[in-house]
Amino acid sequence: MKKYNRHLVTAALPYANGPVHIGHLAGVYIPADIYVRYLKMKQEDVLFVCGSDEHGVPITIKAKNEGVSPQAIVDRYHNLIRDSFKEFGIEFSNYSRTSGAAHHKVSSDFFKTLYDKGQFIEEESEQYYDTQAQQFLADRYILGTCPKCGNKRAYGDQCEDCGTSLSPLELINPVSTLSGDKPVLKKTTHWYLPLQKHEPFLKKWILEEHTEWKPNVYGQCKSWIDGGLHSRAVSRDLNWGVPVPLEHAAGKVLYVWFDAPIGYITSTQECTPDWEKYWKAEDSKLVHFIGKDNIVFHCIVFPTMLKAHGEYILPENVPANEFLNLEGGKISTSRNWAVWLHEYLQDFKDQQDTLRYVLTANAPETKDNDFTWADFQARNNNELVAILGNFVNRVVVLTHKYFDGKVPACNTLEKIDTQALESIHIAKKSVAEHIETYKFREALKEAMQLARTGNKYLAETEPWKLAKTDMERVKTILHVSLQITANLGLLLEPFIPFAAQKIRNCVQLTKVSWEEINTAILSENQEISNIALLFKKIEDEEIAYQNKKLRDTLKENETEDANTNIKPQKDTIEYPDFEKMDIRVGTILEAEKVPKTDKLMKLRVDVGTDTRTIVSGIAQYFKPEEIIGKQVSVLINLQARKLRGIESQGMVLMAENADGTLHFINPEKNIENGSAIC
Ligand code: B3M
Ligand code: ZN
Repeated sequence: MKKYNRHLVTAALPYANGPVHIGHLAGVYIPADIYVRYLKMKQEDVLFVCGSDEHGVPITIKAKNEGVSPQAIVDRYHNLIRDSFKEFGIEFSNYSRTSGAAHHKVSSDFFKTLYDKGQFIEEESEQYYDTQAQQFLADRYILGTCPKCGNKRAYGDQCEDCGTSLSPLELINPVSTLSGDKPVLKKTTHWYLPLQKHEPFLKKWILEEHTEWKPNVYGQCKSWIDGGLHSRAVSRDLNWGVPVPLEHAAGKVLYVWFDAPIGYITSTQECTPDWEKYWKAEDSKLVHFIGKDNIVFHCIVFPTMLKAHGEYILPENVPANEFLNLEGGKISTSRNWAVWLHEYLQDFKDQQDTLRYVLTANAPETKDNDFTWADFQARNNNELVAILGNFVNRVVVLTHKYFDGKVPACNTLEKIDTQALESIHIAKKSVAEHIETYKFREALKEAMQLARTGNKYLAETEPWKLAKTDMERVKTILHVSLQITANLGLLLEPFIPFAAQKIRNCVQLTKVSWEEINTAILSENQEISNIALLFKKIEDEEIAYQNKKLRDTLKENETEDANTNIKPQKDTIEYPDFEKMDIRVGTILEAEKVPKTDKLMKLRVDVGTDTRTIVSGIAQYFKPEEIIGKQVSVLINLQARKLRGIESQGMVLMAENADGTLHFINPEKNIENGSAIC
């Protein structure tokens, strides 16, 4: 295996157009933080960089909707996101932002280098343009039907239903999201990175040399490469972004996916003047933590950019995760279907570790997974409280009770004791192996296994009973239990750092080093402090409150969906067209369901001019007895027609709600039958 002397770990730059939620944490930031905390414990030289991705169309669209500048949007979310990460103990070496001057310079320079080396193709082509908004329609400024799956609301860059990445020209029936108009084609010049030129390199580097990448990552790369690589535009006609640093490029900016990964470089530069070592020395290990929708950019496009530049190392691994769903539904920022980190912190104060634990135990490492509040409660109460918290608490309480809060001596070890101590070595080895191969769920399971072992050991040895007869034996049992406790304070540090710190404080362990993990970490007579509560039980009411919050969101979304279901306006008509219709107020005198039909009702209606029979399709919405005596609007000069053998002489007008329900249209108070509606 290759020997590395330093590590550079990156976590995907979140778009600064909304707060961060549990999907972000589970997919990217918690695994990355576990990995980095472990490396730090191994005393490795490691930098962990991230920052806000502040360009791109979702940000300009949001700014336009709110009537503020894109800068105002990114300023708002950059701070909120940075603070949420901090609160959850995600310890970046630096958290940068791409709208800053430093990043503009780094990404412009990167573009210039590639341009000067002739790595781009400059090409004029026809692209969609909105004549009303006077703007080219890149990415999310254009909507249409997905050619792959038929989703009617696919974007110009991607279909969110089937995940296919698209270009605007592939959309069927495209419309501008700015004006709703059908766009026209207009000529424009852009710069393209010819991925196909780098195909031999990508094939060898990924498909031959990185067969160890996770199957989901390797598989996606393979299907991109097998499907044939093409040129990708690295610029856009937009006014928000890093301007293309060329004289003949007014009004053009770098495509957000060109500048964003360069943000990792900017962020590293802000960490240390020594940044080049991390990016350019062959003995540096670069690892990108991302979500599965970012695979192509991190495994194919960005490495191609780095290679084309010539000075940079390539990622050694890209351990992308699948997606986390919430209570069976896809997490969505726009539909507010999420657990937002800043809200979680208000509802579950000082319980960051619980969420870190649940999201790791249930991480979407190999397939999409579901977060449910019931599982969250169960894992907290049955695992963190009942196993880990309970074990540590019992050990500390018993030590104070019998030994004045000092580590007792270790007398003769019996088989059960050596086995318990041996499990410390087993845990150390297997947690390390799993973290090093990016299997964080398994790693956590192995670490927790040590707490389970501790619990079982106490249950089997029953020191509280032996205390009456054999205090020398009790000493050994608590000595062993305290060694396990102290090691938990180290083994759990990557996963639940707040609780691990509390455990270490309790056993007065100051060194946070992986090498320290061993069976004689505490020495005899060492003081043990009292322990603060590690985990709080989560009550049913707290879970009911969270579930209600989600149900309310669901209702709001349903109402909104119904409201947006409004049919578009029909073609314009002239006044004489309208005037032809004779609409009057009438009163329903009789009503009965038409036999053998679901929908039809036979009515007798007094319309002022006469009383007539009308057959109306309202039987699913009203009972006959409810509507007798009601005033309604009737189109009386509609040609009579037979329905189920009954002649219908006119039509009762109804308002049809977006959800399909029917409602009468009547004057706000009773007026004379036959009054004209005009
Ligand atoms: N902002 C996409 C995302 O948040 C994008 C990642 C950039 S990483 C260089 O999913
Ligand atoms: Zn699709």
